[in-house]
Amino acid sequence: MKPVTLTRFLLEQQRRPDSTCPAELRLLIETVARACKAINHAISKGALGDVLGSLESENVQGEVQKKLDVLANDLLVDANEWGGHLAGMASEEMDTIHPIPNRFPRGEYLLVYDPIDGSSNVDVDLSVGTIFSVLRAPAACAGREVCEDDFLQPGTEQAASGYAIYGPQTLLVLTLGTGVYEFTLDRELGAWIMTDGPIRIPEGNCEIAINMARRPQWSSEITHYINERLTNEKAPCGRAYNMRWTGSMVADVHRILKRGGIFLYPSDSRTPGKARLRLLYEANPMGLLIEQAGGAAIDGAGRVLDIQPASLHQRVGLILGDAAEIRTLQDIAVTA
Ligand code: P6P
Repeated sequence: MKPVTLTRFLLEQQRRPDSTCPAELRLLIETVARACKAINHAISKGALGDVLGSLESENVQGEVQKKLDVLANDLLVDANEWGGHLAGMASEEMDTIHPIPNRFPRGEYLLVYDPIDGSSNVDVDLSVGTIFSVLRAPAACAGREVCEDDFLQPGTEQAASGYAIYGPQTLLVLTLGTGVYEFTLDRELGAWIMTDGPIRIPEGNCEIAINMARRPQWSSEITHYINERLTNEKAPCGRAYNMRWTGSMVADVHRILKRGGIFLYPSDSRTPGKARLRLLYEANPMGLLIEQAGGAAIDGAGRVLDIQPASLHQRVGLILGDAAEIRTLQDIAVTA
């Protein structure tokens, strides 16, 4: 069978009678995918390309910025701001939103992204990724510049979401609301070739992804769930759970999409209510992908995609993956 490229996939999605992929969205996804190829090229050079290490600067999160954080952020801005498909952008690495300059046409979408998720892993050659979320600019934006409030939409409003993962292979995983599809970069041709999809999360895989170093700060419900799972009590898979934690959410989520399991970065007493992961450009895009693949994504209490954001860089507890495991955890929360 002839390989299906990302371009062909998007055109076919655009032509569907029930299309969720208008031409402008197709152009946006292709532009982001092209920028991810440039990011992949920079990462693959490593120490040969002077892209490793940190800068003197900090981002709005108070985190020291890696050279690649800023390089990847600028690649995505430069690739997208002139195309006419966006009304604005926002990023983990920019303090506030980036409106489209007046010299360029504006479009109907908002792009929100984490340019390099897990960037501290780049210096030690571990997988990292780019996470992106596409929102529609509110109708009220017409005729004016976008403002931060225009981005504060619940995850259910996303028109698309996806990630690129820069690992042994370079992959793009994408949903337009009609299933989850994986594309592998043919590095010789420079083409994204469909290699999986529609992806469904395998059920009943006994793998947990959590940072055990934060155990002293967990809630009683999380502690109860982890203890129960790791002591092989009532394990539905009939064997002890195994643990995987990469320090790159993209790598952990991709593993869960492909072979199942559960990922937990819950709110904890160390940063009450703040937690670690960001709602708009980590939890929401990953939550949409996981739900589209038959899984579930909660903030510890309810569905993460239903959260009404209060600020651009809002943090949230996040538990996602195998829907049956998420239900078990919610039952514990109810009975605890
Ligand atoms: P910790 C990376 O910085 C990140 O945002 C996610 O990709 C990852 O899952 C998490 O933080 C790792 O956090 O506390 O283990 O360093």
